[in-house]
Amino acid sequence: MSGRFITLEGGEGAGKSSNLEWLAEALREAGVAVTVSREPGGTELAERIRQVLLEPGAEPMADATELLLVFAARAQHLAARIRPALARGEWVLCDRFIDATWAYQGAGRGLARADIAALETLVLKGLTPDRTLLFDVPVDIGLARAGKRSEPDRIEREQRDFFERVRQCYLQRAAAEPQRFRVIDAGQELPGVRAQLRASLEEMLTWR
Ligand code: Z5A
Repeated sequence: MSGRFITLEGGEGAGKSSNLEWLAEALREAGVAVTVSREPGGTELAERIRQVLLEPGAEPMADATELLLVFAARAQHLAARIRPALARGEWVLCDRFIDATWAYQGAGRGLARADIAALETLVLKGLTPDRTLLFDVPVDIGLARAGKRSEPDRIEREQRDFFERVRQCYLQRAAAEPQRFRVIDAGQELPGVRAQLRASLEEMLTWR
């Protein structure tokens, strides 16, 4: 039996973390076995790579280093956590996955599509999320929310136009793959966001 793979994506302060556990709990109440995880991270080793990626340091990180670290963490996460959970028939709910790489390293940093595609082939080996919930929020609203919450990490220190490219890339990917994506208007207050999530949840529960 094979599980289902659901990813949550979006820009800074879009509300993914705020809704991840709520979604997991709603699935559990419906009798689904759920594994909750995040990227970069999700295993002990991948979380260490996450720290290297996100901690601001004295030495500027080369863009290629960032890309390879993101995929190194993902390779570990897939091997040690995601694939085993799917093989057990669980539903994996993951805060960010491959679309984040296209958005941040592809559109944000401007890295070559061919390089990202090659690493995607190597690491994912054809695995695609069954459903991706894109939390879409205007950049200024998202940055204001994220700014209130904590000190900016290395990537959060980027300029506004970086995050605008990230947002547009996510929206383009969603438009290109309407079967996989559901776009959540995350600029609304939490009850409005939850109502949209509830509709997506009902739809996913019909998969069983
Ligand atoms: N990254 C990458 O570059 N390439 C990759 O391939 C991958 C990741 C996988 C992960 O950092 C970073 O890694 C991320 C991309 C990069 N970069 N950055 N920067 P993270 O996981 O620590 O950060 P994040 O994913 O960007 O999470 P976030 O900024 O915390 O956003 P969020 O999880 O979507 O938002 P939140 O924490 O749920 O909410 C933020 C605040 O807004 C919080 O105070 C909430 O209470 C508030 N909030 C949430 N929803 C609402 C609504 N609806 N109304 C009002 N206030 C709200």
